[in-house]
Amino acid sequence: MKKHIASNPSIKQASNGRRNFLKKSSLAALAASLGFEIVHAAKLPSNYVPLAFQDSDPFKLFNKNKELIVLNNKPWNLETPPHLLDDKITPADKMFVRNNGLIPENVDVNTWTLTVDGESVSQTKTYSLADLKSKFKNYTYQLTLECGGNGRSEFFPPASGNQWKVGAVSCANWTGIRLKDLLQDIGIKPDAVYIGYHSADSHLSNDPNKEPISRGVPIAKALQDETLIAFEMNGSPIPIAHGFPLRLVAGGFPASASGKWLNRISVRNIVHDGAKMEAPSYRVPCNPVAPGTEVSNEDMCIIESMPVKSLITNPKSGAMIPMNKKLEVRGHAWAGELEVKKVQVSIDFGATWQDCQLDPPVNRLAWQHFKTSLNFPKDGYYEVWAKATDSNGKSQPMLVPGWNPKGYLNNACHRIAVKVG
Ligand SMILES: Nc1nc2c(c(=O)[nH]1)N[C@H]1C(S)=C(S)[C@@H](COP(=O)(O)O)O[C@H]1N2
Ligand SMILES: [Mo]
Repeated sequence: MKKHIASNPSIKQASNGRRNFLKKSSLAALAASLGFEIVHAAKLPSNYVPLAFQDSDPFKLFNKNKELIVLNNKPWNLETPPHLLDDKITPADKMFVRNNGLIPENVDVNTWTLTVDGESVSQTKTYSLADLKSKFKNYTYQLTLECGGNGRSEFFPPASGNQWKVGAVSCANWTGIRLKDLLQDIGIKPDAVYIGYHSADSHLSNDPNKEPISRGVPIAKALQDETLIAFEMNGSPIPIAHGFPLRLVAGGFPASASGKWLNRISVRNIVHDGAKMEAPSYRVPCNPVAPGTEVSNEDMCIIESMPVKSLITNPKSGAMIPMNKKLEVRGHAWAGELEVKKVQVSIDFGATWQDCQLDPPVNRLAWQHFKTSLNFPKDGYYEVWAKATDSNGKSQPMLVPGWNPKGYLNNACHRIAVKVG
């Protein structure tokens, strides 16, 4: 039996001290989250792991598109190549995965609760999932979630951490209740400055006293209409890799603020001090520094709104374009808490730019779609560069932006190669 268990990294992790993973009920839940049912689950010999779960294939485990790139399997981190992000709304199978710890097992929607506590609540209160769904009005928004470290691989000197290229971004349709409605139900004190999330994933060390990540947002962000406690993604229960059964979604901020597997929110009278809130995590130098500079923790500031950025999702880099044929270029652009006002493309390494058609956002904090068609003067090698400008007039840097020790916020122009002729 051990041998079978060991062949699956995630199951091996689970077996370190939590042998109840093999309970039939959890297998049934895992199977359901993968999108199929074990028809004769009740007849499984005890301690038998079905063949499907002896596999450590991330695509089988998470129902992902095979073209996603596995950066890491403990914890699981999967990046999406840009051409797979062509959909206006990111489908689950093409959504990047970023975990800091181990995905919870044995998720039972019937016993799952959300507790709201902290120095700045008038009372501590616990809600069942059913309470949350029925007691408060439901809202749906398309929300852009980009990892703060997206683009890290381009920084020099290199920064440690997942070497994301450009694909740690998504924009799905999230349905849930407004965090502000929940906070109103509980009552918050005037000294509330921050909220912090707590979740059911476990620390890589399996130490139950350590949380892999517990971040949060300033109270003003928590009270925005679009800050949701979500239970559905794209009209279905949230997939397990993305936070089933409950997730905080705070679009426009680094996606690390959007806690998956949410089971507690603390309303704080100080800046939340949970795991990975402390410097230098998810912080950049308060003032720009030269590449390679050592920056002390006091001089690092928490990342809030993400910078303006765009992604070319069609064509795929490396495309061959017949001469005399127009190239249809399209993609998405987003600007953290701001709106994108303009997207331009260049085929001459940024010497000249052509305006694209740009759609308004479906709602605040949703990415915007752009398109244009390009003519090439003669056959040969070209690069298409895309540059977005936000509502404050700030544009993306053509190559890498200001270096920072942890390699966050690389919003350089996305560049693809095409061959014409
Ligand atoms: N509980 C919990 N929430 C989490 C994380 C995590 O490891 N645990 N990772 C965060 C980070 S760093 C990112 S970028 C996003 C990734 O969301 P996704 O995996 O749904 O794409 O989830 C955030 N929420
Ligand atoms: Mo992240």
